[in-house]
Amino acid sequence: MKIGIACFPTYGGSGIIATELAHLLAERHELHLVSYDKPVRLGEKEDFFFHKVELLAYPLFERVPCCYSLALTSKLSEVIKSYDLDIVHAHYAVPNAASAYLANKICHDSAKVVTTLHGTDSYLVGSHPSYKEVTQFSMQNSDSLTTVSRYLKERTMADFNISKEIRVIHNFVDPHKFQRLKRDREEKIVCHSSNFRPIKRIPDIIKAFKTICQDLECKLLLIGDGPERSKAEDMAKSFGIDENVVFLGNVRKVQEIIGKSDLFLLPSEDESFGLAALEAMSCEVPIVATGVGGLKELISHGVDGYLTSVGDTDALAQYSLEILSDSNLQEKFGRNARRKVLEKYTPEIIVPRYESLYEQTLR
Ligand code: GMT
Repeated sequence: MKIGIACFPTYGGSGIIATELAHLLAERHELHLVSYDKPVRLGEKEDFFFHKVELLAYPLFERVPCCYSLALTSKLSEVIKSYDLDIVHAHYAVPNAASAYLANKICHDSAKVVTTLHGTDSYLVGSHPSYKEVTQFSMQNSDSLTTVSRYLKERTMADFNISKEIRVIHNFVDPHKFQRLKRDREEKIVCHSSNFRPIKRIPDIIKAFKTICQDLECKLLLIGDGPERSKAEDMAKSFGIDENVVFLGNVRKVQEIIGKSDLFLLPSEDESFGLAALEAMSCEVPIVATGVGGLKELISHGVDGYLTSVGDTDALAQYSLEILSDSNLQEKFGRNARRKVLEKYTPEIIVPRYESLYEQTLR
C-alpha cells in the first residue's frame, strides 16, 4: 500500500506512535510522513519519505494561526496526487483529520482517510466549542476511525454522538528498545515523563516526592518540558528538596533514563491511554498512577503497579514507598509489567491491526 501519515512532530504520544508506526509500516509499504518538522523520535533509518509543511509568514496571519491547517491540507493533497496514495492516516484529530478530509476531497476522494484519536483531540481540544463542529465532522466522515483505548472510544461516542464504528487499536512499544538497563547508582530513582501540561498534575508528583524522600534516599528525574515546569521547580525549592529533583527537559532517548528507574509516577487528571507508562512497563518499572481513563485498562492494581484517586498525594507517596522499600515487590511488579507488554502491546501484535484496517477500508 501507499500510505501517508499526518501527525505532530513534537514530544507527545500521538507523534511518537505515528513515527514508530511509519518506520514499521515502511518495512512492507511505501510510507510518506507529512508534518511541519521532522519528528523528535525519528529513527536512524531513512525508510520513509518526509514532506515538510512550509508556512508562509504573512503579517495578516500573525494573530490568526489558520495557516497551518491550510498549508497541511495543501501539502497532503500534493502528496496524495503525486504519489497516488491509497491511505491517509491522520493522528490527532485537530487539525490533522480535517486537513486529511479536505485534501482528499481536493483529490476527488482518490484515497481513504483513517483517523486515530489519541485523547485530548477528542475530550479536551476537540470538544472545545471553537473546534467541536469541525472535529465531529472529521470523525464522522473519516473512512475509518480508531481510538487508542476502550475508554476513549466510549467517551468519544458519548461526547460526539458518533454513529460509525470506532475500532480500538491500543498503543504499542518496542520491547527491545525499552528494556531494563544496568543501574549505575545505589540510590532509588523515581521517574516521570510528559509534556508538563496541567492535566499531568506535576505538582502532585513534587508533593508526593517530598514525603517519599523523607523516608528514603532517592532522586526524582523529570523528563520533558511544558507550562507547569517552572511552577514545579519553585515547589521543589520551597520544599527544600531541589537537590533531589532533577529537571532533565526534553530527552531524545528516554529509554536510557526510564530503563534505570525503580518507579514511574503518572498522576494525571485524565489519560486516554498512557504511552509513557507503557514505555516504563516495558523497562520492568512498576507504575503508581491515577485510576483514570485508559490507565485502568493498562495497569492492574496490585499486579504491575498501584492506582490512586486523582489528587490523593498521600496515597501516591505511600504506594511509592511500599514499592521502593521492598525490592522483591518492585521486581515482581516489574516482571508482571514486562510480561503484559510482551503479551499485548508489541509492534508485532498492534501494527498488523492497522494494516488489516487499511485493507478493509480500501475494500
Ligand atoms: O496529552 C499528551 O500527553 C499528548 C497526547 C498526544 O496526542 O500527543 O497524548 C495522548 O496520546 C497518547 C498516545 O496515544 C496517549 O498515550 C496519552 O494518554 C494521551 N494523553 C492524554 O489523554 C492526556
